[in-house]
Amino acid sequence: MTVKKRARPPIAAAVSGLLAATAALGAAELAAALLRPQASPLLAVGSAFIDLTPAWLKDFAIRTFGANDKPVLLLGLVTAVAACAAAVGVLSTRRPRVAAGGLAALGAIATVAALSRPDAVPTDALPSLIAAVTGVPALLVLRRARQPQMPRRETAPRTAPKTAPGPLPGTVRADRRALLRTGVAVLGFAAISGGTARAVNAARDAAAGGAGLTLPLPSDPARPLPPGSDLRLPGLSSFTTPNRSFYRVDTALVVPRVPYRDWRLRIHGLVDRPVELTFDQILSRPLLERDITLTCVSNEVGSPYAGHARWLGVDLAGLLREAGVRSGADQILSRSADGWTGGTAVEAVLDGRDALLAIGMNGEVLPAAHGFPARMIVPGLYGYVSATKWVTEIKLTRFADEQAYWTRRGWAESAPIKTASRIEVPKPFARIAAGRTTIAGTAWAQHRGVAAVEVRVDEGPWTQALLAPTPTPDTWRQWHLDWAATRGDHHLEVRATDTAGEVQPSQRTPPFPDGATGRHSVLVTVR
Ligand SMILES: Nc1nc2c(c(=O)[nH]1)N[C@H]1C(S)=C(S)[C@@H](COP(=O)(O)O)O[C@H]1N2
Ligand SMILES: [Mo]
Repeated sequence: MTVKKRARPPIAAAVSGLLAATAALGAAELAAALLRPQASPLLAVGSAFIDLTPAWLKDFAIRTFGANDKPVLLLGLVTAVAACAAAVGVLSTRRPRVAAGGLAALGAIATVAALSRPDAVPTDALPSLIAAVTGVPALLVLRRARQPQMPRRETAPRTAPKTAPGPLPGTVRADRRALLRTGVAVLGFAAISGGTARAVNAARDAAAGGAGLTLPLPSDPARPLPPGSDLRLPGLSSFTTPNRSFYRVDTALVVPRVPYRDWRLRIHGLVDRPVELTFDQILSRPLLERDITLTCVSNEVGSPYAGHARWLGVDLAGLLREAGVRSGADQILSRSADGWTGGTAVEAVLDGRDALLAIGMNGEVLPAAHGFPARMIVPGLYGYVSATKWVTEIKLTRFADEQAYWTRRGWAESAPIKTASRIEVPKPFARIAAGRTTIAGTAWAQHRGVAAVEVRVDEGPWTQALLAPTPTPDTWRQWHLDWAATRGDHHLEVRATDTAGEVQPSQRTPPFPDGATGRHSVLVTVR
């Protein structure tokens, strides 16, 4: 009975657990900000989770949450940590040792996650260890503050009057005040360390970015876009995708910030002369400017994971030839600052196409989210086998000897972009007025080029759409068609043909393992 009366509602205990975890994470974030932001326990666990996630779950996340998949993952993680922390807090009232052990175990999980990252250094263990070393005492201090004071416990009546259940009002007030004081102190500690961590990270990000950097003019500029390549129709995506709306696909939970002054690109492996280049050395080389449309292999038929930009960079094939690619090397295994890898066919990069080590995008310094200081761009190949962002290492090797990030997870070694087309005007389920209207969209078959786009209405005959001009076969192509819309529901379908005469197949296949196939179609209602 006595025990029961002394026990405080578990709310206070749960909140204590949350506070202890907040303090632990605040201290850990500060340590990570000062050492290496990637070593933050939350980010390390989140990143490990991304790498361990089976393909079907990742596909589901991309399909369901799209560009929000990372915030959703972080939110889920924070919720899980909060639930554990609250449970640890409740447990701490009766079983302080077990609770402390539980908190320490969470720290241990984060430590293992941090150390198992592909780009880990031994000091990455410190933020998680600091979290445990902060969280456990905070939990115990808060527990003490929840306990009734010893002298009071002795003087307090063993049974309370029915009108005032629980300990004496005086006791309660004193305990609450102590608990409040301790809670505020712990929360203050968390806020100050967390706030400092934010400030340190913000300052570092600002210093690492390319802001203030002026890129040299290209020695080989891109030809101006042919007039009319952008049809400028309402509802149709623009020919050039602005940097801020360019799709982003990568495994990085936070955008890696690589200071360009410290950046190096190492070219090694099966080469005659390994080289290491600084950013200044890249800047002093002749720069090419090229129009290249990038596409993600995860793009479903009719989906938005494709974008077009004018890239500025050095000739990647030239760099490789200077290093001297040895016979037998068939794979360019590129690695990013955060340890991601992509495997590109040597043959593709050396066959004369405009493969770039890009440092500029649409007249701007490469944005951090798109790979600053430098990334690869190879026309005609899906991004996962060609477009490594934040690239720091290029190793010439063999497909038979080493596998890249997605290839290890079952995606194809060789992944040329498949011919695709989509209807962007009218939108699915649009209600449009009867009479003359425009059907328009985008088609792509990078490096081969789009030769024809055809549209059919309600399974009728295929009709040739009008093609907008394109600067090169490495870009997508806009198309449009006049349609005399009659009242009723209609099914519009599109298919493209590349310059080799290959017609886009009708069979619908999912993106795994080398890109989706099938025709895009929309249903519209004409009134
Ligand atoms: N370092 C790194 N580079 C990467 C990836 C990644 O996860 N990490 N994803 C690749 C994939 S799958 C695609 S489709 C393109 C997307 O480039 P974007 O985000 O600039 O559009 O980047 C590629 N480069
Ligand atoms: Mo991708």
